[in-house]
Amino acid sequence: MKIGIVCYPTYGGSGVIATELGKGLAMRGHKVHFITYAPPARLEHFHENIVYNEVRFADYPLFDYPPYETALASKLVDVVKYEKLDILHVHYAVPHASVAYMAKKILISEGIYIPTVTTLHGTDITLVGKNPVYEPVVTFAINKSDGVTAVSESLKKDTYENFNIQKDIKVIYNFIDFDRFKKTNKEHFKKAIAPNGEKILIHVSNFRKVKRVEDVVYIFERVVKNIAAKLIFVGDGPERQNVEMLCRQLGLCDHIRFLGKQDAVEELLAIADLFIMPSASESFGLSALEAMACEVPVISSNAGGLPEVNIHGLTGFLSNVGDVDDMAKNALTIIENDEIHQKFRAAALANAQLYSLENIVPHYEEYYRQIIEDSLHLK
Ligand code: GMT
Repeated sequence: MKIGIVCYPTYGGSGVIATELGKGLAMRGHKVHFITYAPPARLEHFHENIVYNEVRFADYPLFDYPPYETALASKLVDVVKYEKLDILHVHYAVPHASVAYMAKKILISEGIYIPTVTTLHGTDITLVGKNPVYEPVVTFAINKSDGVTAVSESLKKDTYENFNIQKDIKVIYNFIDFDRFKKTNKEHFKKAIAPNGEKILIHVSNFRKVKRVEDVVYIFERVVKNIAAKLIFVGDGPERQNVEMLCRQLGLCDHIRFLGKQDAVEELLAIADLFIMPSASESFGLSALEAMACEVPVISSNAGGLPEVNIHGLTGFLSNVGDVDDMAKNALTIIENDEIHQKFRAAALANAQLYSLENIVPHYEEYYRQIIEDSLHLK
C-alpha cells in the first residue's frame, strides 16, 4: 500500500506512535509518506520506503497566524495526487481530521477518492477537541473520516460520551519497538545518578498540567523519607519551572535531577526502579508502556486508559488522581522488597510484550485494507 501519515512531528505520544507506525509499515514493504511541518522526532534514519514531505508556509504580513490548515490541505492534495496514495492516516483529530476532509473534497472534485483514517490519541478528545471552540468541527470531521481508531477502550468511551459520533471506532492500542525499548546494562549511568545504590524513580513527560508533575515530587518526598532514593525527570514543558521551584521549597534538590528532553529515553529507563505517572487524564500512557518494556513497574493514577495498561497489583499499582499518599505507599511496597520488585519487573515486561510492534502494526494494516475495500465503490 501507499500510505500518507500526518502527525505532530514532536516528542508527544501521538507523533511518536505515528512515526513508529510509519517505520513499522515501511519495514513490512509499504511505501510511507510522512506529511508534516518538520521531520518527525523519531524518524532518525533513511529508509528506502519512507519519504518525508515538508509542509511549507507562505507567510504574509497580514497573517497573525500563518494558515497551517490551508498549507497542509494543499500539500495533502499534492502528495495524494502525484504519489498516488491509497490511504491517508491522520493522527490527532485537531486539526488533522478536518484538514484531511478538506483535501478529500478537493480531490473528489478532481475525480480522485482518497479514504481517510483518523486516530484519536487522547487530549484531542478529552481536553482540546471537546472545548466548544473546536467541538463542532471535530465532531463533523470525525464523522466524515472513512475510518476512526482510538488508542484505548477508555478513549473510545470518552469519544462517544463527549461527541455525537455515528461512526464505529476501532480500538488499536499503542505499541512498542522492543529492538529499542529493552533493559540494557547502563551501570555507569546508574553509578552517576545513584552512587550509593539508591533506588531510582523516573518520570518522563512533556510537563503539561495534565501530567500533574508536582504530584511526582510529593510522592518522592514521602518515599525518600523511608528509603534512600533518587528521582530523575526527563522531558520539558510549561510546568517545569513550577516543579523545579517546588523541589527547592521542599529541600529535595540534592536528590532530584532534571535531565530535560532526551532522545535515548530507553537508556535512562534501563537504570530505573520505578516509573511514576500521576496524570489527571491519560488515554493510554505510552511512556508507561515504554517503562514496562524496560522492566520498570509503574505507579500511576487510574485515569483514562491507564488501568488497561498498568495492571493493578501485577505490573504496578493504580491510585485515584491526586492521592499521593497512596501512590507513595504503593511505591514503597514495590521497591522496599527485592523479591516483590523482581516479580513486578517480570510482570511489567510480560504485559508490555502484548503491545509489541509486531502484534499491533498488523491491526492497522488490516484496518487500512478494510477501509480501502469499503470505499472502492466511491472511487
Ligand atoms: O500525553 C501527551 O500530552 C501527548 C499526547 C499526544 O497526543 O501527543 O499523548 C496522547 O497520545 C499518546 C499516544 O497515543 C497516549 O499514549 C497518551 O496517553 C495521550 N496523552 C493523554 O491522553 C494525556
